[in-house]
Amino acid sequence: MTDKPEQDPKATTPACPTQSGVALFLGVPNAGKSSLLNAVLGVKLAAVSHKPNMTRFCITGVHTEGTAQMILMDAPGLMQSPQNLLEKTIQTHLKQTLTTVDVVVAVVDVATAFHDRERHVYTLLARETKPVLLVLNKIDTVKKTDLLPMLARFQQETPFWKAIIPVSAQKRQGIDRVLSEIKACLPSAPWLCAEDDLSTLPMSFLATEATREQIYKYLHDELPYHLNVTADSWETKRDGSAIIRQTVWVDQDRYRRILLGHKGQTLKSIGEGARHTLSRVLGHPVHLFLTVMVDSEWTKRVLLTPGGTAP
Ligand SMILES: Nc1nc2c(ncn2[C@@H]2O[C@H](COP(=O)(O)OP(=O)(O)OP(=O)(O)O)[C@@H](O)[C@H]2O)c(=O)[nH]1
Ligand SMILES: [Mg+2]
Repeated sequence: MTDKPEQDPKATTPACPTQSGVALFLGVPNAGKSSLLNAVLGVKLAAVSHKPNMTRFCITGVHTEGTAQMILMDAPGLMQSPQNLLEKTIQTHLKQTLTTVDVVVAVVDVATAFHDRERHVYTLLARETKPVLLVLNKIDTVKKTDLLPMLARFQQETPFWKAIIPVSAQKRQGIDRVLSEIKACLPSAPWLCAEDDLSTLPMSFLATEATREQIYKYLHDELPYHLNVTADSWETKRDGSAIIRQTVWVDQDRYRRILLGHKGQTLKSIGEGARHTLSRVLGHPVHLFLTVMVDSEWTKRVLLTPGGTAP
């Protein structure tokens, strides 16, 4: 005989008091996925550009609200026909990521929602078994009267959305609804991050994205796609400021000359823009030093390193 009470086989384990999960922002290049992440976080974490394919690797943001914590993944644009090895690798990685998340948030530019370039997104998501939300972004660019028939058409032609949410990431409209719909899909689970975490990625990597964003702003045509930025060092000074050193890699010497510009003026403007973004995000002064290196093989090194942060 023992004093140990017998276990009731019908007794259930107490439910986890918190919710936690991962939501993936998926859509064609330029739909506004990174803008949506920044709008949700209220901080400019992800790089944004009017040029497509700004985002190369998933950028994560952490949003904790009440008992729920969501890890929001801003994905690279989903491409139908990736052209080179870098794009092919990015797309393969993206499809693998899709299998691991709890919720998918399709981000669609309202102006191109029914264009052919969006079809492969809907075809891919029609097969999805996990909850899929539709964010109809950039509603500030269309008339309200045009929106209702669009919503009806979505419900009729692609009836697999758990919710359709009209949003303007730029004007921060519809953001609360995006959060509440994601929250409704999260499983009961312990949190994966601390309450005040902003991202699961190292700030040194996010800082290289701020520089890449400025490169997209200052350099034209195909040039930004021939460049990459890596983190070298990060030193915090006694006064709270940070000394950040990064390298910009180009695959040809003629691109190095364009990047530097006349008397180094282009690189200076890029550095000033990135420093400004980083000071605001970090809340303290930043001293940013950029070095330019030529390496025709930088793409291969990026592919070999998770997150593309090749040294
Ligand atoms: N008018 C308007 N423009 C927007 C809105 N959201 C994003 N944009 C613009 O759309 C362009 C693309 O935005 P991003 O957030 O970089 O788009 P993305 O989907 O992350 O693009 P990739 O990383 O290239 O796949 C930028 O010029 C943004 O300023 C919006 O709600 N309204
Ligand atoms: Mg992006």
